[in-house]
Amino acid sequence: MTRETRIGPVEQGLLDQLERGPIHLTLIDPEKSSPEESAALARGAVALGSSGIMLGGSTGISPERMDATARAVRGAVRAPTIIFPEGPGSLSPEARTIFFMSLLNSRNLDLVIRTHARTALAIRKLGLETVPMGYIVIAPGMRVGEVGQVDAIDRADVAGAQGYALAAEMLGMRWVYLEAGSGAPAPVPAEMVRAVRSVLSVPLIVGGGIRSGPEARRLLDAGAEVLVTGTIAEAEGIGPRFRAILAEVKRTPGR
Ligand code: 1GP
Repeated sequence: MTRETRIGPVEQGLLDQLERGPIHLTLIDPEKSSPEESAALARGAVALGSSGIMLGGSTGISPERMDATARAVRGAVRAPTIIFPEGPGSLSPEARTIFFMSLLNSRNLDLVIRTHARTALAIRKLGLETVPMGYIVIAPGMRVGEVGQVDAIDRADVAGAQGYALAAEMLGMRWVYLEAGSGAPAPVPAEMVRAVRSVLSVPLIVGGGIRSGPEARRLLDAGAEVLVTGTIAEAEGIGPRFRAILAEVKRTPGR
């Protein structure tokens, strides 16, 4: 075993893209769309410039469904497929890559580290590329805030968000995700994104409640480097609002 940090090919590919500017990732819930529908969504999203497909949700996903969806999506697009896990049932070698993420502001230690300890050897055996991420839920948090038993960070508590994000980076996590919750009425406040960006060196992912081009613009201007959207494409398909979000991401220059 060598001591170098092992950044895998998918993570390196995303980092290379970030050199050129912010990117977008499309979240697909395998329980909400069939494998065929997921593949079609992925094809449309990637054709518009989305850089990868995250597979996950906050309710029980069976390994069979995850396998079938990951296989269908990988058959449809060349962009990476990354598991966005909600528990051990999310593991599938078909996806090839997983955000190995700790829900940092959960009261449930299972979601902070225990499940990771229980599944790490299995993940290694499956050969999944692990992308280490600190996952931080900002109010309202929506379903992930509930099932994740989260002490959600108040939307005005900028220093609280900065503290968690910087602690994640100091712990060696290479990505930090500020999550308002899927379907949140508003995204993470731009002022919070700006403040977190100002103390962070690693890439900052922002998701939850992003539904329009202007919302995307505000977050990108505040320094978000990766925008994640799920609901908009699941509800409307690859429609005008999804296109508007992608257009804002694509026209933003690198830092
Ligand atoms: C949820 O941040 C993601 O984990 C996406 O949220 O479904 O609101 O786009 P939306």
